[in-house]
Amino acid sequence: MDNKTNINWYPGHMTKTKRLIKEHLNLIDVVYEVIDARIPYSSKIVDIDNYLENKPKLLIMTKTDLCDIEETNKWVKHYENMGYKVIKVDLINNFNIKEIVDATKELMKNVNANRIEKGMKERKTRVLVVGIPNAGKSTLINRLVGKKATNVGNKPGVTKNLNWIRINDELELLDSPGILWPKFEDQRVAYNLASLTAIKEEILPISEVVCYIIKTLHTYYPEILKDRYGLTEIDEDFIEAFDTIGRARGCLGKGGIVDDDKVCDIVLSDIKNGLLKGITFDRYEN
Ligand SMILES: Nc1nc2c(ncn2[C@@H]2O[C@H](COP(=O)(O)OP(=O)(O)O)[C@@H](O)[C@H]2O)c(=O)[nH]1
Ligand SMILES: [Mg+2]
Repeated sequence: MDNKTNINWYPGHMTKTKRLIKEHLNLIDVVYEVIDARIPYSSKIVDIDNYLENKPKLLIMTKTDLCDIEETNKWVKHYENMGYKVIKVDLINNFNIKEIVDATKELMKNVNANRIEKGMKERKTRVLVVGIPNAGKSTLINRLVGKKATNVGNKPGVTKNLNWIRINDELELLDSPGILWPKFEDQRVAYNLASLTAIKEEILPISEVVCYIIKTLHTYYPEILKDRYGLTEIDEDFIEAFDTIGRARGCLGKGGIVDDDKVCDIVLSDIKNGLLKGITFDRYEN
């Protein structure tokens, strides 16, 4: 694999979000930066602090139900050592809103202490959610809002009205998240993103992504490869590997020949549907 690439996905969204952040930073007290627990490095926007200046942040790791918690925890520790407050969540089966609300309050303590000292009232915390596509931003917002969503209405922003939603007496959330893409020069990051989150077919060939997934599973999670696809060895050109998976999963075309496109679809949809559990593709070394 080359180790350099210059892919820039969704530049339109990027520009929009950067503008949103730049123009409305003064309205935002706290940022929830959402990353995927299976790729704690690849799904994090490296230069995000260039946009967010010194806003207090929570680093929210989603999809902990799908990750290899032992490997992911090494990254948690790494980010905590950098000064991040990290919150691990499973947004689908087991969501604990209190942990996020409490951590947000903690971040706002200073701001409000200063205000009270000056004779002002405590301020409601206004939160912006940011992250790459498919990190779980919308799901997080829905979970935070819950059933009793009340729109607190439009408040004028610089270029448009911004919609804030009430979470509780102390917390308001911007209703649309900021979508950002990491600018990844690292080929491994590109493959990790393509493997576990969104992919634009024209950017990385699907079959190469699937080969990467098989190779990564073989290296770190051989038991998953064996249990799910009946695969124990992988050959250099992946012909045997595709054949084995195709036969195990019934991806046969005309004349009983394995259909490689179907194999790719099966592997990618297994991941997309959360059927491959206990996997973390970013490795924390040293
Ligand atoms: N298993 C699992 N799936 C999640 C979790 N959070 C989000 N998802 C799924 O990930 C996909 C992308 O989530 P979404 O909120 O649309 O991401 P967004 O693009 O950042 O808004 C959806 O299929 C969600 O159901 C989680 O904690 N666990
Ligand atoms: Mg969304």
